[in-house]
Amino acid sequence: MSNMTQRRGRLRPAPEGFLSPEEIREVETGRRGFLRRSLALAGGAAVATVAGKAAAAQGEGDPAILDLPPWSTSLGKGVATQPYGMPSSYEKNLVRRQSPGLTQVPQSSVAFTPLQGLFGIITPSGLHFERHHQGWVDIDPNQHRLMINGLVKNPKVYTMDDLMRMPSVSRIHFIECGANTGMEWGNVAVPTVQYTHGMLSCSEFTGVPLSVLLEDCGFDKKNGKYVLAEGADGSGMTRTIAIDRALDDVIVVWGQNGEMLRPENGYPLRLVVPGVQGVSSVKWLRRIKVGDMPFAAKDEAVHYVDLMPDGTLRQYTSVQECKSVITSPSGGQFLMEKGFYNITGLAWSGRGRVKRVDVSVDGGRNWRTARLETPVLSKALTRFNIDWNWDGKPATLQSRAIDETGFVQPKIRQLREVRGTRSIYHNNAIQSWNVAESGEVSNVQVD
Ligand SMILES: Nc1nc2c(c(=O)[nH]1)N[C@H]1C(S)=C(S)[C@@H](COP(=O)(O)O)O[C@H]1N2
Ligand SMILES: [Mo]
Repeated sequence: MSNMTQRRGRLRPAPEGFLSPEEIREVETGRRGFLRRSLALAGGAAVATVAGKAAAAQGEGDPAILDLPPWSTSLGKGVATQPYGMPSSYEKNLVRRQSPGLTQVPQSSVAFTPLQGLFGIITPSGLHFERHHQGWVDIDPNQHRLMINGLVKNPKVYTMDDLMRMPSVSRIHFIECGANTGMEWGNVAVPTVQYTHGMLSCSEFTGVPLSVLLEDCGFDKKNGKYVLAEGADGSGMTRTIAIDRALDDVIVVWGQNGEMLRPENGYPLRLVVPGVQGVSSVKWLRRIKVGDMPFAAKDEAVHYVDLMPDGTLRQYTSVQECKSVITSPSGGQFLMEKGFYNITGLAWSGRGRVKRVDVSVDGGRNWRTARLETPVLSKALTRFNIDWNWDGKPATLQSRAIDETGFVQPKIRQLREVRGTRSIYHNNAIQSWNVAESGEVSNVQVD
């Protein structure tokens, strides 16, 4: 058996994301031994085509296929040993992680989604990123209420049962925190895609359109210009949403990926405001108030504003502009061998569908158009893939998304020209990953 063959097209995954302590030590000491527990490549079929022949010949004497392992010669576990299924024990390193630098108080912090290890466009509910301003709560649905008041003919208080009897919709949307990728403004090259872009997740959400509830309460169509959404947690999270948007595609949600919301994500009720920065998707939703002007709540007048180069503050910026990132190979991973790789990543736009994604392996000089996996949905993540033969030389990987409005994802330099360097929010710049000759992938900023 040859290590060369075994290693072809294999990625050594990011230390924080996947490796056991022994493997981390291996990375640190630079030993390049055969990686027993390797990350299955998303484009496995294509790898097989390219590398398959040689691998098949080499693999004939492989004891892992010749000798029967214990699981083939013994009784397995019974049904419902785990009444609620769990990931394989071999996947225990694929978890949400918090950044030690960011977390001072765990109740007011972020846990990032491990984008480097996910496939397709749906984020498993247990890996959906978490952002709480004052901790998460597990609310008894029988005690939870939603009030709609303000400029409405009939103010109402709904129980969960009331809401779940209403006509519902299920739609796939991303939620991205406005602060996602914020560290890159200051040229802080955080090591992995989990930390650069992991305040991003995508789920199938089920609930009743907010428009249905507003109609049900007879909202004032003449003077009702804005709604305020309020959460039931201790943070007193409140956000203004313009009425046109509220009536368009905003959903009052109880379902996430086929089951009830997870408590961390707002159980039993949250707002989902598609395409808009995450903070507007108020969790543990308890009230919608209709008003005639923006409410200037703390979470929009003081927080979630961008400090511009001329010293003014940009407020009420809400849409998450077109953006993309290569999730593999990405920072912290190692290419074990030159040869074929499937470059894969995610693209999204708060303004609609992704039209095209281009990928460069030479720092933006040449671009090729990637394949988009279907479905390509509005205000949802879109998965892209492109073939790449790594020649073993240094390379700089970039992706550039274009949405259906024609918006082209900017370079970091273009963004800085307009926005300066003092922003925290809304960084949708092209991300660059450097591949060194050693195979090490790292976060770099390229003009
Ligand atoms: N009630 C309430 N809603 C909230 C928050 C919160 O702290 N309390 N955090 C907001 C922020 S800043 C974001 S980015 C999203 C994150 O949603 P998630 O935790 O489900 O990923 O929820 C938003 N809704
Ligand atoms: Mo956020």
